[in-house]
Amino acid sequence: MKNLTLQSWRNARPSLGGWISLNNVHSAEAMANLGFDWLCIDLQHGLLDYSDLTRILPAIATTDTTPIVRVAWNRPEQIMKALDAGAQGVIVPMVNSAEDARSAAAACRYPPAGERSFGPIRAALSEGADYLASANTEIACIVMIETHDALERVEDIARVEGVDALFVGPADLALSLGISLSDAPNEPRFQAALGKVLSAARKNDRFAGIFGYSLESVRSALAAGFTFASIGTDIGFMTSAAANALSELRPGRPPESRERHGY
Ligand code: 3PY
Ligand code: MG
Repeated sequence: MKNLTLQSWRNARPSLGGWISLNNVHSAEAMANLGFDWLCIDLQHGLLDYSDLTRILPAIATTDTTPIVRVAWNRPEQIMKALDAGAQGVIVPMVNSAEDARSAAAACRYPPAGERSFGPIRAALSEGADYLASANTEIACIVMIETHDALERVEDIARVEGVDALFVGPADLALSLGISLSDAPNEPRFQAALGKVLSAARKNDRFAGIFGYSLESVRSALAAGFTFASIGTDIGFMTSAAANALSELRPGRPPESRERHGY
């Protein structure tokens, strides 16, 4: 197998991703056909379950977009099942210590590098005959830094063998630091936290990414040196386009809108 997104990171080419929150094969396939470098199928907060995942992964496989799964929690059985279904990487939420990171990395790697159990039911088909030989280097293990504790220990987390990338969850990170979501972009403590994650990643030869909560946040993260960022979610793109169309045609009557903080 070849993970085009990992390959581009390794060649110092930043990449843009999208977020799949809807349990709909057609919208996921449509997103993939837009040419995102990678798409994250979100089993943590998205409306999807494992059986949705097994239908969405083949739909994304009709394109060159790299399929990544955010598992619901840092559980080896969830990570292994996502990979067996053909995910080329996992995003693991709430990784708060080196021990958490070791557990996530071990679930991504076959022995002797890790503890992944063998049974790539769909992956052996979708990822090619060399799956066993290539999976350990081609599967991206991406751990989320999104709490005060994770930030304190980010150097230890970044040092863990088998971790490819650190990924900032800005909403949880802000909440955990006692910063409101709307203040975060202009709050120096929040910006310093992003800088700390970036420098821990760089120091340990890991890639740094972030869940973009606005196009501006994506631009500034990439300019600061982050390698990858998500630029929006399926539901967010749908609702903002619909809201814009409504306000164009109904001037003076703004559509109902809620603060989505990137979702
Ligand atoms: C966060 O912002 O906390 C996230 O996990 C983004 O999905
Ligand atoms: Mg989060």
